[in-house]
Amino acid sequence: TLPIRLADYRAPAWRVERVELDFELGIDATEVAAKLLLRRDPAQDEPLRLEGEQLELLSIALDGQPLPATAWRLIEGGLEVDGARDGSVLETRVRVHPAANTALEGLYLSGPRESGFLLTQCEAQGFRHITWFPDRPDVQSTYTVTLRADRARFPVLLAGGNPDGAGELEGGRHWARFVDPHPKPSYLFALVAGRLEKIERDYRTADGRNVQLKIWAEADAIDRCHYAMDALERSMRWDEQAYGRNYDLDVFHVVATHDFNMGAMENKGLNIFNAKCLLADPDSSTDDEYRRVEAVIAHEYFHNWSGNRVTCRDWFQLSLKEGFTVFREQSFSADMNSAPLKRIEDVSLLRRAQFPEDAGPLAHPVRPAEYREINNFYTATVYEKGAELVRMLAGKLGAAGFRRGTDLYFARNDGRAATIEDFLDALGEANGIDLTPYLAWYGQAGTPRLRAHGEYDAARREYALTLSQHTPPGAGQPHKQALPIPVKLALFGADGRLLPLHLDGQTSTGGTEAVVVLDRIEQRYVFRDVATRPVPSLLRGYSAPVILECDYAPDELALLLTHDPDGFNRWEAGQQLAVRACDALRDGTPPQAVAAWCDALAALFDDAGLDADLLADLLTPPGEIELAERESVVDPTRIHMLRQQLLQHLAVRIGIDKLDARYRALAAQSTAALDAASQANRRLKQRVLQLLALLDPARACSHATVQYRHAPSMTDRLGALTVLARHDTARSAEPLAHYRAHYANDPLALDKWFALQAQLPGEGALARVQALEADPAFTLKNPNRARALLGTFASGNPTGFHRVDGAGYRLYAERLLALDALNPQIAARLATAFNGWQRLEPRRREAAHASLTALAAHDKLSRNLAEIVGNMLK
Ligand code: B3K
Ligand code: ZN
Repeated sequence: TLPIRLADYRAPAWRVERVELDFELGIDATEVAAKLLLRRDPAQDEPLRLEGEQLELLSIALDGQPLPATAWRLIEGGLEVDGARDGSVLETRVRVHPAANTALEGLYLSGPRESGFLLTQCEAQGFRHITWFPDRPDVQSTYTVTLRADRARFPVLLAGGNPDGAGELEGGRHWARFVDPHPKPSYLFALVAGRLEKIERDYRTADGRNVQLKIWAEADAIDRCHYAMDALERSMRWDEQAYGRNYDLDVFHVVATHDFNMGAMENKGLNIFNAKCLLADPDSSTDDEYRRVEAVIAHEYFHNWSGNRVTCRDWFQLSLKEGFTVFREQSFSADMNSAPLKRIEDVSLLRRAQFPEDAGPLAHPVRPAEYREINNFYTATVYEKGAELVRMLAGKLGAAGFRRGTDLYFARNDGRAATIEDFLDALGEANGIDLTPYLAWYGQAGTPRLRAHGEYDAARREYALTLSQHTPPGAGQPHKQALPIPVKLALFGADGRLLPLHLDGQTSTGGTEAVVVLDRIEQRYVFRDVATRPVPSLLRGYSAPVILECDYAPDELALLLTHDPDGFNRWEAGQQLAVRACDALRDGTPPQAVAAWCDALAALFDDAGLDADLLADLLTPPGEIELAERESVVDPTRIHMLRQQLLQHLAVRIGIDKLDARYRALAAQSTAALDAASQANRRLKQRVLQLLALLDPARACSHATVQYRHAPSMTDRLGALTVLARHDTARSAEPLAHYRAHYANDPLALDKWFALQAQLPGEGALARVQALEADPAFTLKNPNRARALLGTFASGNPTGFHRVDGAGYRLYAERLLALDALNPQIAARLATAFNGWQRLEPRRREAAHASLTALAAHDKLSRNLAEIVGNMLK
C-alpha cells in the first residue's frame, strides 16, 4: 500500500449532514441499515465514494429507488455510486459478523458468546467496518441511532447522544433510539448492547444542565465502579473551573469491557473503557492503578471538548486532540495529587517510551508527514511529546494567557475539524503573540540536545551561561532546524541557597527564577552581581522536552539533590547523578559520583521533613531502558548488572539496620486507606524492602512472606510477591500458587500475576514465559492478557528478552505472527518492542535482525504489522 501524505490533504467532495442508523443486533450476524443525507461540494467534481470493509452488501438505494448494478461498483476499500446530487439520500443495508471479529475494531463481541455483550470501537477507521460511509474526521454529521434486539439476550441497549424513545417489539424483541444533536465525525460513533449493570449519579453542570452519569459493567464488576464515578465527577468540576468547559448532553455513559485494544475511547456521550482503566477496589487494584483510573476517566471526559466539540481535520492532526488532552489530564492529576510527583511520573514515561521512539527507526514528528496505517501512530510521540509541546506553550503564555487562548480556541473552532495551526493561531492571537515558531516542534522528529556551559568571573562577579542546541539527523530529516527552547532556571550558591538573578537585557530582575528562550543554535546569557560561583538549576520542572548535557561536577549535582526546593529538579539532579555513578562503575573511573549519590540519599533517608513518596522516587535510579538510551552499543545484561551494583552501594551506604527499622516502622502503619499519606507510605515501604533484599535477602523475604499473608491492599500483596519471586524462587512458589487460585476469576488480578513473572530478570525468563503460556488462563485473543505476558516480557524485561542466543526474539516473533492473524493492532503495537535493535551489541543485533527479517518475509502480514516491521528494517 502507498503511504497517505499530509501534503495531499483535500477537503471532502461529499459530506453527510444527517445519518440514520438502524441495527438488527445479533451475535453472529447484525444487519445495519444506513440512511445518509448527502451534501456535495460544488467546487469539486468527484464521484461519490464511501469507505467500507468486510461488509456484506444487502441492498442499496438512492433517493428512494433501488440502484441497478450498473450504477454502483466496489472499489479498493470502498464503494462508488453514480447519480448522487447535493441533497440526495443514500440508503444501504449490510450484514456484519460481530462474533467473528477478533480484531476488536468495528462491531464485536466482548466475552463468551452465551453471556458476552456487543460493542463498537471506531477510532480511527472502525466505522467503515459497520457501514458504508465517508469515514474521515472532517465529515461531521448528526446521528439518529435505533437499536433492535432480543430483550432477554440484550436487555441494555446504548448509543451515543440523548435517549429518544424505547419500546417493545414482537417475539420478545425491543428497541431503543438515541439522537445526538452535536454533529460528530464517524470515529466517535458507539453502541453497546447486552447484559450490563449500572451505577448512576445526578450531576448539575456549572451552566445549569442536569446530567445523568451512568457507569455500566458486567454484574461481577459493577461494585468496582464507584471510584471511577467519583473521579468522573471530579473531572467534570475541574474542567468547568480550569477551562470553563461544561458537559453538553443529558446523559453520560461509561462502559467497562475486558476486551479492548487500548485504554479507553471517548465516543460522544458513551465512553468505552478497558476494564483495567475503570475498575478499582482495594483488594484487587494497586495505588498506581487507582491513579491511572482517575487519569483515564479525566482524559476521556476532557476529550468531550478537546477532540469531540473541536475535532481533528485529518489524522495527521491527531496530537491536536491527544497532546492537548494528555496535557489537560496531567494538569488535573497534578491538582488532585502531588504536582512534583506527577511531573516525575510524566517525565519518566517520556524518557522510557518517547525518547527511544524518537531516537530509533520508528521516529516521526508529533505531526507526522505520512503513514500507511494510522493506528500505528497512536504513539508516545503524538501523545506524550505532544503534551510537552502544549506545556511549553502554556508556560510561555502563563496561566491567565493560556486560558484566554484556549477560550478563543474552543469558541472559534467549536463544531469544526481543526488543525494544529488553528490551535497556535488562537493561543497566539488571544495574547498578541506570534506562536508560529513553535510549529517547527510539530514537524521535526528527534529529541534536541541542549548543551549548557557556565563560566564564572569572580573579579567581575559575573556568571555567563552558554546554551546551545543540536538535534541529530533522522526520520528522513538530515538537517534539523533550531527550535525555541524555554529554559527555566535558577542559580544556587555554594551554601545551597537560591541567588537573586540579574540577567542582562531582562527587565524583571532580582527574582530567583527566570525563563530564557533559546531560539537559535547558540546563545550566551550573562548574570550580574553573582556573589559566588553558582550551581545552575536548569530546565526546572522540565521546561522543554530535550536532553540536557551539562558538565556538572558530582558535588554540584549532590548540592541540587539536597537543596533544590523544586521537587522535580531535586529528583532530576539525583537521576543525573545516578547516571554519572553508573558511568563510573562501568568505566572503572574513580567513583566520586557513586559516593556523592549514596551520601546525599543516605542523608535524605534520615530527613524527617521529606515526603515519603518523594523519598521513594529519589531512591530509584533511572531504569534499564533509560540507561540503555545513553549507550551507543547496548548490552542489556551489563546495564542490568551496573544498575544492581549501584543499588547495592546505596543499600550498603544506608545500612541494613536503618533499612530494616524503616521497613518495620512503615509496615506497622499499614492500612488499606487510599489517602495520599497511606499511598506514600506503601510506596516507600516497597523501595525500602527492595533495598533490604539486596543486603539480606533472607530477612527481606521473611518480611515479604508476612506482608503477603496480611496485606490489607493489592499494593502490599503484589509488592511482597515481587520481592519473594525475585529473591527466593522456592519460597515464592506457595504464595504465587495461592494468588493464582485466589484470583482465578478476576482477569485483571490474573494479568498482574502473569506480568509479575514475565518481568523476573535473567535467562530463565523465556522458559517461564513458555510455561505460563500453557496456563489455561492464557490466551492471545485477549489484548490485556497478551500484553501482560508477552508485552511485559519483551518491553519490561531487558535481560529476559534480549538473550544472547536470540531465543527470546524467535519466540516473540512467532507469537507476533499468530497475533497478527487475530488482531493486527495489538501485533503491531507489541512489535515495537524490537525498537532499538540496531544499537544492540553485535550478537544480539544479528539475532534480532534475523527474527525481524523472517517476520518481514511473511506474505500475509497485516498492513499494521508490515509497516512497523518494514520501518524497523529501513
Ligand atoms: N482516542 C482513543 C485512542 C484510539 C486508538 C485507536 N487505535 C483513546 C484516547 O486517546 O483517549
Ligand atoms: Zn486521548
